[in-house]
Amino acid sequence: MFDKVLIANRGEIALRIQRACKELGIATVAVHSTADADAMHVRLADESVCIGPPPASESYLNIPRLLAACEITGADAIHPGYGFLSENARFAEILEEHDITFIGPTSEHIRIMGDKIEAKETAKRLGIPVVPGSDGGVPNEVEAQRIAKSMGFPVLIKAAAGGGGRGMKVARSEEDLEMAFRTARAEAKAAFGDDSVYIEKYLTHPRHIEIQVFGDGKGNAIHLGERDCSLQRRHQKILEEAPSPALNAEQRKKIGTTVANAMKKLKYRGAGTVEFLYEDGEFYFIEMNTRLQVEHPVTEMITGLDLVLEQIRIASGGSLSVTQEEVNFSGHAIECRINAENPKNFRPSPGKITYWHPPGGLGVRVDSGVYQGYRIPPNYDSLIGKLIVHGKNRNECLMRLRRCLSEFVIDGIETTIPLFTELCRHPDIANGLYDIHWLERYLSQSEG
Ligand code: MV4
Repeated sequence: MFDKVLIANRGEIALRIQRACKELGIATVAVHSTADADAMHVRLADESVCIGPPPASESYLNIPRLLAACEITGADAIHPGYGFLSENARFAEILEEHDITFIGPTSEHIRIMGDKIEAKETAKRLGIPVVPGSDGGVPNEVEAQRIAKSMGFPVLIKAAAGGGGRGMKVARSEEDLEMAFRTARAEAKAAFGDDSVYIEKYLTHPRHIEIQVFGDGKGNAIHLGERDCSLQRRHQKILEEAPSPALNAEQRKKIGTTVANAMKKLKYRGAGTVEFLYEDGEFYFIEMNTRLQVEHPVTEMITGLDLVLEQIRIASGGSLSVTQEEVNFSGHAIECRINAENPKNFRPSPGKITYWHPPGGLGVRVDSGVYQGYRIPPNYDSLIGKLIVHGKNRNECLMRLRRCLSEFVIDGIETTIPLFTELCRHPDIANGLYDIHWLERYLSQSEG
């Protein structure tokens, strides 16, 4: 096991990782920018190192500075959290070269999944169902027309270097395709410096369902069921739940087993999330994330497993703490992302938290990196905490969530709490009847 872990992140996830380290008796090193000198992750760490000014490129994304912090403190491993360097294959590779353990997959697996064309080919080869579409990249408009006609419109053009919704264009008909193809290419080139694109059949009303997996890097892998993350705005998840209201135990077992078997063949190491679109009873692979995700707590709540502890065990050469047969799913969990934003127009609302009263009680978890009196800096994303609620079934979970939201008081800044209060009272949400377009439609209707 490691003696000391450096956490290359900030906010709630830095604290979440520290907690797992502390329970394992591992010393923690926080790194921070000058904007985060007063942050909770710095206060609660055993040691901290200031690594630069507020811009992430000069602090949380700066590899030489992180290596220096590792050197100074003698940390054996780095946990990257999510975002920042968590899916940077070059960073994982540099750590491999410096004999510092990257708490995550191999740089090779990160690289494969970072290229969406290669990720899809890999998934297909491993027996995971994928969205019908081009075999690999599409070199020109003529090819694009040919493929689109053979599978039928509408189609979606996606950037190979994309992911998370950037560089996507829908073509509803033959006439649309030329324009869609050109703009997708140009946007991909501008955003990623890579104009490779591929084509898929456009699914019009899917849910976003993702499977949590863990591998030990030696050919053993398990799945921890799914999360339904269909409630999104501009490709930002807002509320996530496990299990998905759309699946039964048999469907869960089938897709989970398929994904776990694929991860065994890949000899995948650490935590991963395999993302699917789910429409009319079928699963279609879209991407794989090779990191711990923001919404991992809903999986923890229904399985009782500590996902960060599993990551650390595996990274230190240990095995998974459970077999697939030992994984039990119990009850229902919902996570609400509390953002420092106006709940109507989503404009960031940084500033001082003058009052902070989180909810409590049975089945309630608040993961946050803020405290009363803390000033939220304007430099980073607006997630200030997550409210995660568990109940023995979905209905109990929703009742508890409504109670928690009424108890939560945050003064001094605007937050997305009022949006969640509305959402968890909406009949479509109460009935689990929503797809990836539901939230944007709801927000555009409630405008003005
Ligand atoms: C799709 C799709 C429909 N059909 N692919 C958006 C982000 C990226 N991860 C994949 N995305 C989509 N891919 C096909 N073939 C619709 C989306 C999509 C979406 C997916 C998940 C959650 C929210 C979304 C919102 C808009 C579009």
